[in-house]
Amino acid sequence: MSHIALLSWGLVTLMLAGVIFAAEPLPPDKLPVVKELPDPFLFNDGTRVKTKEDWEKRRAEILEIVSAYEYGHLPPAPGNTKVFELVSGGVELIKGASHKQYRVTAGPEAKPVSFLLDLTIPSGKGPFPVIIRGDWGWHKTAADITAEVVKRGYILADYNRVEVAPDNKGRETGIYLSYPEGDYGASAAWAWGFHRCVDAVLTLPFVDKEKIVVTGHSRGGKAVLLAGATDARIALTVPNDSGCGGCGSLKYQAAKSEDVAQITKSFPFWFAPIFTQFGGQQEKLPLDQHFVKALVAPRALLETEALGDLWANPEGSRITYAGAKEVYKFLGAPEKLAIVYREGGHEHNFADWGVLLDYADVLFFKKKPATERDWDGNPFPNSPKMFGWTAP
Ligand code: GTR
Repeated sequence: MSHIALLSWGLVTLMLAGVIFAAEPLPPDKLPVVKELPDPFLFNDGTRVKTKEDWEKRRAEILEIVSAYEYGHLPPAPGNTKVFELVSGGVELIKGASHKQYRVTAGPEAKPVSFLLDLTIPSGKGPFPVIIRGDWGWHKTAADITAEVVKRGYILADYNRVEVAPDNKGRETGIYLSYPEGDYGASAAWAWGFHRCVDAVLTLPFVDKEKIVVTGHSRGGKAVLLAGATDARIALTVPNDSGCGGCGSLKYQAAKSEDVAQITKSFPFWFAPIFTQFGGQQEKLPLDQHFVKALVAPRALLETEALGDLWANPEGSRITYAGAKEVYKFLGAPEKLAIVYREGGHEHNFADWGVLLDYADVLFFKKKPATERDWDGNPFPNSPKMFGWTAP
């Protein structure tokens, strides 16, 4: 059997009977300068995507590029997720809703990952859509937001991603004991945790299996974007103010926004080790965040952004959104990619959740929102053009 070695966009891949195997990613000094957003439709061998079948193959290449250079490779799906009920509707924390809490375990039998999943469930029989949020480690979802979620007929599922992997450089707890090998950082570990939450909610009879939503804020939003990019069971992905390593551009830095050098200085452990080498050299990266967004397509992706959150590069998020939109158009689902801006700063507030619920109502139930929304917000009409390619 012949191996065809392909060297393009800096990633060395071996094609064997059509399957792509990853080799080592290249360091910045071995890569060309790419100032613009790279063309997602261009295969590593220089040919261009023509059909939807081609896109599936190109999608696999993009996933490998993003994994190798930015987040590392997610640990495998273990296929043995277990769900133990701890609390069953005893206390009515939110009026009219029931409360259930579970312990979820998954991974190697000797050293499984273990974390809590806390559900607030609307009254009635269901099945209900579910919104999984990973930021319990900061605080439980605020009571007014939880009440609104269940009032609108959705289950709120709180999970603490920091139980899966710590938010520091230590690799001595959580998932790192279960899967000690690997180039993955905390963002990928947290995304893996979201996938185990999906495993768990899929076992619950009152959950609508076609209507699973994931959301999170800031670093939690970065993990959510990656989780949505890597799990087709997730119907709607909603990163909030996710910034650098999330929805923000890596190659276009608006004033006061966080760049690769800054983020990898403070939080190298969120990413694959090689990503740090691109600090100050982001033009050498063979990707930008439109690649990650494109992995979600044609499933729904809603970005909620704050105009005053300059550190999170709201303008750069609009640029990578425009790039990803070409992929959504190509796949015949442009309306499944949405972006909504609000005034104000870095928080995941009641208004952001209102946008999520309205979009989910449209997506799942074709309900017209009570509030008029611009799902294709563009407060930056004069942004520089960061790419010249379009959907084939
Ligand atoms: C900041 C970090 C951002 C963002 C934020 C957060 O310090 O630089 O990338 O993730 O933390 O998580 O709130």
